[in-house]
Order: sequence, then C-alpha cells, then structure tokens
Amino acid sequence: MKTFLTMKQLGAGLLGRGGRWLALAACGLFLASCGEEPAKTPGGAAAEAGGGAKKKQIVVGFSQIGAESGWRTANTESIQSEAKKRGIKLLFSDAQGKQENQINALRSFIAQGVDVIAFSPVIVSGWEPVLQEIKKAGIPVVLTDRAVDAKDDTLYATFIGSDFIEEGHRAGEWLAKATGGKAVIAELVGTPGAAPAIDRKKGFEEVLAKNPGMKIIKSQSGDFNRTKGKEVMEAFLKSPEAKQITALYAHNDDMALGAIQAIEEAGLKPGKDIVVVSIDGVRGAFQAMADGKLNCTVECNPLIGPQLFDAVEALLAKKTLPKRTGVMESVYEQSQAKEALPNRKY
Ligand code: GYE
Repeated sequence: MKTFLTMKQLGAGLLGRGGRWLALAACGLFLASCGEEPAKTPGGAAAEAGGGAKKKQIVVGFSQIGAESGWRTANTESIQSEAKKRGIKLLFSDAQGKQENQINALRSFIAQGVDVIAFSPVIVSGWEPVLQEIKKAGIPVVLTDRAVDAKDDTLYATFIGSDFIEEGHRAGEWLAKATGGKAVIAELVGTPGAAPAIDRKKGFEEVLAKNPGMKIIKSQSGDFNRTKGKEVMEAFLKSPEAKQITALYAHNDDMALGAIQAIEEAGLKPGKDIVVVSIDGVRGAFQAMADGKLNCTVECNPLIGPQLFDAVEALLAKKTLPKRTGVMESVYEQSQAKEALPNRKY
C-alpha cells in the first residue's frame, strides 16, 4: 500500500483546507525565491553605513530548544550552515529543554542589539512579557518550528513551520487504513505544552473520532526523546492492559525508536505484533522501516535554515511577511524505505 502523497493529492488536500495550505506553500515559494535575488540593502541596525562603506554584517540571535531528537540536530545544522553560507553572524544558544534558559537567551540578544531574533519555543505559553520587551527594542522576531499561543500576533513578524495537526491526521489516517479501522493504541506524547505535542494529539484524535474501532488506551509523555520513549513503553508493556495493545502512535521517531527497543526486549515483534507509526522521517526511522520494525513515518521537515534566513533578509529589507509559512512534507511506509534511505538528508 503506497501512501506517498503525490503533488496532485497534496494539492487536493491543500485546497480541501480552504486553500490555506496552498497559500502557505505559495508563500514558501515566495520566500525561497528571496534568497536568489541580488544582495539587498538591509535596513535597521544592519543598514549600510554612510559614504558607501562596507555593509555591516547581519547579526541574528537564535534560541534553540536543545538536542532532544534527530530532528532537532538536523534543524540546528540547517540553521547554522545556512547562516555561515550567507555570511550572517549567528548567536546560537542551546536552552537544554528549558523555557527559562530561552527567555534568558532572548534577553541577552536584546542587550547585544542583534538585528533579528529567532527562536523555536519549547512550549506554547508564557512568552508575552519577553516578546513585549523585544518589540519595545524594535527587533523583529521570527518563530521557527513551533508556535506560541500569544493573542497579539504583532509580537512576531512570521512563523515558519509545519502543520502539526495535519501530521496527526496523516498518522491517524495511515493507521486507520493499515488496520482496517481496528486498533487498540498506546500513545507516546511529545513534551507537555509543546505545540507539536498538542497538535499531533489533536489531529490524530480527530481521525479516531471518525473511526469507532480505534481507541487510545495508554497515553503518556516521552518528552520527544529516545530514552524516555523506551521507559514509558516499558511501563505500558508491564501494565495490566499490555496484551490489548495492537498499535503504537509516537509523536516523534526518536520516541518510537526507543519504544521499538522496549517492545523487542519484552519478547514481541515491533512492526508485526504492534504496528508502529511515528512522525519526523529521520534516517533512523527509515532504517527501522527497512528492517520491518517501524511501519510508517509522517515527514516533518527540519531543514528550514534557508527559509529562516530568507525571512531575516526580507525583514531587514522592510518587507512584510505572511504570518505563517508552511513546509512541504510526505508520508512514507515500509515499502518505500529502502529506496528512500540513501536520499534522506537527515
Ligand atoms: O518532531 C521532534 C522534536 O518541534 C517539530 O521537536 C519539532 C519536534 C520534532 O523534538 O522530534
């Protein structure tokens, strides 16, 4: 069974959602093309000094969540390498999974007078005060990967990232098709309060609502990392309901890969005794599919460095950006894994 979405299917899906995603995709193309234009004269702090002097280097402060997953490592690499390629000075700060560290980093970027601040917010809430401070300092903000729940959308210029609800739909729809709509599911949830954890659950549950033969009987956070994914799956498999579990839905591949180990250690066959579907599409997931241990991964593209710096350059050229820019993604299953593996970029 092939579930790779063709451009036509994707287009139909995009239009099906009121054209919103089509618009996002178009914006993405617009942004992508910015990078190919001849060098612009940035405004604000990065403005060219008078008398034709050399252009001031653009300085961007970026607060990353941490290094919890293969996805995150690829995302960091994409951002760092793209900054280097464009000669942009990147002040990179790793928050080690803590919002408090991110807020401190954002304040230090204000103090250093960077041209643009970008960050991937670990959770959705609690950002208004620091975003107000950044706004007061007149520094544009680009959100990457994860959204915030701030009501005032003038607190950031644009958000570049995936549609996590749609990813949850895709995982649920794949599972419904693969199991004929019958599944007793254990769910490994991402970091509590994080946009992808909230939305991937929501999207998946919307599909379950239409499939009465599918239900979640276990649901717990594995914090988007492999170690916790394994630990939580071990606990699921020791619970009184363990024998009922026929499927695992993990909000990311790393937790699924940890859980696959736990399933094997419990003497069961992942991919057969328990059908496993997860999200991200990291290389390890493709390997696990090629080995028959993972059944499906819903792609979530971390390589957003070029889009981020297109946005930075556009903002410094005083352009107005769309509030949201999406990323093109697909769904892959075992039959496609061997062929796709050598071409995976993360
Ligand atoms: O799926 C997960 C990472 O925010 C989309 O964060 C990202 C998620 C990704 O830890 O692997």
